[in-house]
Amino acid sequence: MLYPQNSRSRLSVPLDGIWQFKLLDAPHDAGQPLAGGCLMPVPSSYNDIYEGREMRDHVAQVVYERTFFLPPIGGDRVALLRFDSVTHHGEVYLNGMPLGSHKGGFLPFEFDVTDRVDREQENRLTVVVDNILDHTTLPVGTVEERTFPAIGTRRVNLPNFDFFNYSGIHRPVTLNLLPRHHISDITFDGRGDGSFTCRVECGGESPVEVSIKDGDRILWSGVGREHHGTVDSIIAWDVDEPKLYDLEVVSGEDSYTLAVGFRSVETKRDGLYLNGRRVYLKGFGKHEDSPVGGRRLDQVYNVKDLALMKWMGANSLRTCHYPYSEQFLDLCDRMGILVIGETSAVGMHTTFTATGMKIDVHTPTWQTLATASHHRDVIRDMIARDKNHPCIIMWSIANEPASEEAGARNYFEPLFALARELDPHRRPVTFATHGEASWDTCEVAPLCDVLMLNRYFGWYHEEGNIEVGAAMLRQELDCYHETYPNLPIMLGEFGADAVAGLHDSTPTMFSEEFQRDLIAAYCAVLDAKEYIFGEHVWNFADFATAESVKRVQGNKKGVFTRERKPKMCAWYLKDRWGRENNGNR
Ligand code: GCB
Repeated sequence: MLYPQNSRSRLSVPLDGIWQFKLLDAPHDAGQPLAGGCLMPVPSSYNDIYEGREMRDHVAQVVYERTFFLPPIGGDRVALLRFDSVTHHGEVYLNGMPLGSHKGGFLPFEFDVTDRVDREQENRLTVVVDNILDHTTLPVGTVEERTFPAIGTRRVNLPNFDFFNYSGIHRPVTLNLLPRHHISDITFDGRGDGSFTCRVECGGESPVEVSIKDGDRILWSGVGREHHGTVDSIIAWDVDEPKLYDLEVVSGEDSYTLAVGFRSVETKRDGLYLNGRRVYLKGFGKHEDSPVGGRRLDQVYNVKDLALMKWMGANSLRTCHYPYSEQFLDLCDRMGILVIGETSAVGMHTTFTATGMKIDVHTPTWQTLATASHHRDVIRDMIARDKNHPCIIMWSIANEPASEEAGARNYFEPLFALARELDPHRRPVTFATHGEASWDTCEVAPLCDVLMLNRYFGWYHEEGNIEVGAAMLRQELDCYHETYPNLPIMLGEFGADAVAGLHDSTPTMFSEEFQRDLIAAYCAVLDAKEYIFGEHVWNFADFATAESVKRVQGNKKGVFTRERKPKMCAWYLKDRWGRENNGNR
C-alpha cells in the first residue's frame, strides 16, 4: 500500500485535528450523530488527555466522530479513506453506514468511498475503536472475569507485555483523491551495486513509465510494469551517506514518486553485511512513547530521538514491539539509521506476564493462543507496507514468545517461510528470544537467519550482581554459539532500570551508576566474542507501562528519561560508540 502523497494527479486531504469523542459502555448507534462526550485530538492516544482513571484505564470501546466536505475537484477520481493506525480494532462508518473494520493497531487500512461519499453535503465519519486484547490479538492480552469482595464481578483485561496499552487513533487519517486508473503499488529492490528490480501495480491500460532520478538528472528510464536494470555509478545507501533517489512512475493521468535507496543486506557466519561490508549494530530497542500524546505519531520526538542516536554514534534500532509509523521509517531512510522491523507479536506466552501480573489459568501456550492467522496478516501487511524502505535491514517476527514450549516450531515455521517469500530483498528473518529459551530448549532458533537474544542477567536473575550476571551472559552466548556456529548473534535487549537522579557510590539497583556499570560489563563480554554482530540496549528512553510493583511510573530502563534527558550511561555509550573503529570489528 503506497503512502498518500500530493502530486499533479493526487490530492491527499488530512482529516486530523479535533474530533468528538466518547467512552462507550454499550454498543454505539452510528446512525445518529454523536451526542455528548468531549473533544479529542487526532492523532493521539486518548488515555492521558483528560484526568482520571476512567479515561486512562478504559478497557473496551470508544467512539470518535467528525465531519468533512469532499473537496470540489473535478475529473474521474476515486476517493480512498485511509487510516494509518487505529489501536487496536477499528470499525468505520460513513454517514451512519458501515464501511468495514480492521484488526491490529499498528498497520494502515483504507476504504474506497467513491460511491459512498456525499459530494454536495457534509459527511459524517464515525470510528468505533476497541482496545481489548486477548488470545486472538497481537499483542496478546488476557481477558478474565474476576470477583472482588464487596464489589462483585468485573471483567479485567491484562496486557501480556510491558508497555502501557495506549489506545485510540494514533496516526493520521486522510481522504485521498486519485485518478480512477491509478498506481496502487510499487515494489522496488535496489542493490548496493546499482542493480534493481521494480514492479508496478496499476489500473487501466496506459503504458507505465518508470524513471530513476537524482534531482533533475534521469539516471535510468523504461516503460512497462516489470523491470530489471542497473544504474551506473550510484551512491549506495549507507549509514554515513543515506543517499536516496527518486523513483518516478507515470501512468495515464497518475504519477507517484517514491524515495528509494540502493543497498544490499546479507548475513554470513561472522555477521551482518551492508553493501559487502561487515556492520556492527549499535543502538537501542525503542517505543513509540512520549508524554501526553502516548503512542501518537509525534514527529518532534521522532526527529529528536534519531538526532540523539546520531549524537551518540548509534547506527540502528528495533521497532519494539510493533511496526512504527511510516513517517518514522522515512526519517530513518533520510538520516541513515538501520532498522529491524518488528511485528506486534508480543506477549505470546500463557505461563507468565511481562509485568508479573497474575494469570489464573496456566495452559500450554501453543495450545491456547489462536493468533496464527492474524500473525500471518500482520507479517504480510508489514512487509507490504515497509518493503521499499532502504533503512529496513531485518525482520523480527515476534518478541519473546514461549519458544521453549512444545509446539513453538510448528507455529513459527510457516511464518518464517512467509516472511522470506514476501520480501523482495530476502532480508534476514529473526525473532527476539527471552531468557527462558536457552540454547538447548529454544525450538525456534534453528529457523532464524541470525540470533537475537534479550537477556537480563544481574537484573531479573541474580538481582544486583553484575559480576555473576556478566558470567551468566558469557556462558549463555558461548553455548548458543556452540549450538549454532553458523548463526551470528546479537543482543536485542539488555539493561537495568535507573531512576534519573538516583545515585550511589557503591552502585546498587535503580541508581544511574548501576545501570551504567551493568551495561559496561555486558559490553566487555560482547567485545570478547567475534561472533557477536550487535548490541541494542533496552531502552532508548523511559516509557509508560501498566502499573506494577516492578515499575516506578513506568519502565526506567531508558538511557534517556521520557523527556529525553541523558542518564549517566548515555555518556558511557556515547564514548563507546563514538570511538574510532568500534563497531566495525
Ligand atoms: C523484555 C521485553 C521488554 C521489557 C523488558 C523489561 O524482555 O522484551 O518489552 O520492557 O524486558 O524491561 O523488562
